[in-house]
Amino acid sequence: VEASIPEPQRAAWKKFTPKPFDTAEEFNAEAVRHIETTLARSMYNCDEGAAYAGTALAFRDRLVLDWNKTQQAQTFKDQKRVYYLSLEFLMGRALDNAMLNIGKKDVAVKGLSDLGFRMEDIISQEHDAALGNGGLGRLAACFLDSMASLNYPAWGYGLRYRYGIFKQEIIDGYQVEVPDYWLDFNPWEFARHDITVDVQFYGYVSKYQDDDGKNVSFWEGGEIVQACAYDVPIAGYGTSTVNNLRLWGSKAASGEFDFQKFNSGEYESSVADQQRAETISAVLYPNDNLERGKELRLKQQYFWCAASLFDIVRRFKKTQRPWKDFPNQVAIQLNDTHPTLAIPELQRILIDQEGLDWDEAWSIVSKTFGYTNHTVLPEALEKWSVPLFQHLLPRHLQIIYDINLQFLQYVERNFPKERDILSRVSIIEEANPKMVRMAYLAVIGSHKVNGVAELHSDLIKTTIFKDFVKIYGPDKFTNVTNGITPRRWLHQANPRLSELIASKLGGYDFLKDLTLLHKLEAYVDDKDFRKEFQEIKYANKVRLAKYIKDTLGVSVNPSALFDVQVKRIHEYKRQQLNIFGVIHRYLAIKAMSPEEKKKLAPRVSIFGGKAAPGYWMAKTVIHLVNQVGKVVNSDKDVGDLLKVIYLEDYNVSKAEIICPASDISEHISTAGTEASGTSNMKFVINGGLIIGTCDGANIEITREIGENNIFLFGNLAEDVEELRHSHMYGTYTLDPSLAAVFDSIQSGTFGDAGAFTSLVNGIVDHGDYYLVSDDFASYCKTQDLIDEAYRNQDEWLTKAITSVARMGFFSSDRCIDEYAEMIWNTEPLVPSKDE
Ligand code: BZD
Repeated sequence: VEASIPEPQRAAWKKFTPKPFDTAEEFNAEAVRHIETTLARSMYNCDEGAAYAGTALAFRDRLVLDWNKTQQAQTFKDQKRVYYLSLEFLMGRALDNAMLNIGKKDVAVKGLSDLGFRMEDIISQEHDAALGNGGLGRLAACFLDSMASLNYPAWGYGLRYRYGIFKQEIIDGYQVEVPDYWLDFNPWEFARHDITVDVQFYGYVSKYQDDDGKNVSFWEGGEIVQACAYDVPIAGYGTSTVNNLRLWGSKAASGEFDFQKFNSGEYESSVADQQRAETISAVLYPNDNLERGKELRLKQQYFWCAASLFDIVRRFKKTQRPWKDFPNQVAIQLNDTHPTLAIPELQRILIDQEGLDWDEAWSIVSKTFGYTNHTVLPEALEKWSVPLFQHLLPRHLQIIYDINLQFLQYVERNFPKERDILSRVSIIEEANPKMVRMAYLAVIGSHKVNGVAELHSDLIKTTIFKDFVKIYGPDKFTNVTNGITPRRWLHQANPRLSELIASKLGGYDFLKDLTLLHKLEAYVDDKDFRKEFQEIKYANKVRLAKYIKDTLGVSVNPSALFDVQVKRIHEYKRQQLNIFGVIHRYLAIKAMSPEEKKKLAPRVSIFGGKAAPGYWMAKTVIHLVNQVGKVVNSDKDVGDLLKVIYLEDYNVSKAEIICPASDISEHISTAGTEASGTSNMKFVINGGLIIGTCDGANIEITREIGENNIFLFGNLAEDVEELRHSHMYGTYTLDPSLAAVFDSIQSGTFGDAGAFTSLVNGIVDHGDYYLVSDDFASYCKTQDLIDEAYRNQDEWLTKAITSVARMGFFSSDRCIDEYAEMIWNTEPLVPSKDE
């Protein structure tokens, strides 16, 4: 690397490269320098915000030095790189993670305390980076952490939204959305004003013949928007690798204003153009598992794909390799169908701009991409209307038609006798208007397609992609069961538990190889270990109880069973089943004698999660939970036996407090609907048990930890279709205890009954699509089993410890190694000592 730099420069550079801090005193020198000079604030004006900034900037300096080295080494080594394209990265806070991965947190703790600050308060000054909706976005964030920790040369590409997922306020029991402007002070991003890409929209396609008489298409006219790169360093744990997350911001092309307009007095409209350009990256769409076909969303997708592909191709071209090497140098992973436009975009670059012929280009394209599917829900499968496509991306539509033609001809040759298969697998759905099926395009343009848990990966092969399995054979389809990073979700969220584990395992190696947790099983009968494990859980519950008291003013008993369901609110996730179960419990308590009450374990039912702003039914569920809480929490007959809590604005940093504090968490989706779920893993690894359906990763969690250590209930995926049918056409009778719950709602026990009519009717009259009534009895029975199990604290503890010990499989490090081996065909690039 160094040989290419002239000797005098090398010497000067080495001499002047900043020395990172090592001691508390050196840390303080750096933090104070940043507060004084970078922030221009004096000591008299140093509040927690300034102390946070000083700390972040001091660590950032260390981070950047390794970042530069890593990027340089990756460029010189020039081995295959991975590009993870995700429209969402739900990162949460960065400081604690940076301190862990870089090291030297202890030094900063001491330094800050010398300045009169507590580390915990400083960490909580940071705004969450909330550029995602839920599981899909958080998975991308865990993967970045793992790719860096395992030294894979990998970049993330995303959008730099000015507004992330909205902040949720609960006002009078209703969700209210507040914009999340998070960029006031963000020390973790570097605007690369020199790295820009012009992205074209609209216009038309011209055809002409080039000098060799070849037909060439050319996309002309329309408008140009400029993409500007913002880079975020992603540090690995226990290594000096620091990868890059590149987020694109949009602005008007060619300067701030249209000077023609400006000079001719159209000042306002020239500013309006600028604002229109900036709108593209302004806001994250707040729907999870729902696609609504809005033009701005398609614009976001193309803007981001075009900028990322341009950047990737530019980097490849610098190596001066022949095009056929492209798939050996570049692996692009599509996080769901959101980046599917990258497929026709690469084909367009290769044929329209680089002059390759179709087959040569397509062979490169289809070896480059991998596609991860995250859902089988029909309303979440992306489709774009052909007229919209034609208007916004006319050349891409042509290319998609050509891809489709080639594909259908291939299918026809191979399945000449099947009459309907062509219309079933066509990328273009023959509807009015015609629609582009993005998932089909993603399958056709990728060399591997994976689901995110075993059941889900099986289901996509038998449902939405059934025909494609027949066409391509089963090997194109594979499974990579999701995982989570143990750095954030164990060590950071639960430092005491991590420390206890380290004390038994002889160090923190388990944070790099989570399978080492299995050694904990040797301590399952160890008295001191058990006691400490239990104390840690209790302390985490006390912390959450305090948070509940501080934010909601409700006192909860930390010795009660904490029953938690936190995730996006969605009918398929069935928070309604949970709250109906709570009401059932409430009614039961009201009917109990004092003796019976004495036997019951006190419970705190904790809910949290955002509803998409336009999702009426989800908002109704939030309202019902809050109304039930209002009634139950003030009912003297109930007292401590039941409390119902709705935690406002559930996000990553709150999950870090909540996950370690649960006794039971709920993962109760209708079987076959939750692709994987990842919070289930976060709860179990923190010593909580789970109640769940046979769905998503619950099944594999059960296989790993043992079925004695999980509370499973409900119908199986294979029976769902028939049950739905029985609701529509059969003679179906409502479970009597659910009927009693509905009676109490409809008699106004929880306020205006009319507010909940649609919720109840969906089940009673409209087919109960998510099978709440079919699973209700089994759910309640299992909750009773949980009460009973919780009474035996000793056995409960054994289950919790055993489960933690058996969770090694669910590290996102394991996922990344699987992707690297099965899909990307890449190797790590381990930094050498002097690099
Ligand atoms: O992806 C989720 C699934 O629902 C989970 O089961 C799974 O564990 C995770 C990670 O694989 N999907 C999402 O979170 N999806 C979205 O957020 C989303 C966002 C926009 C449009 C469509 C879906």
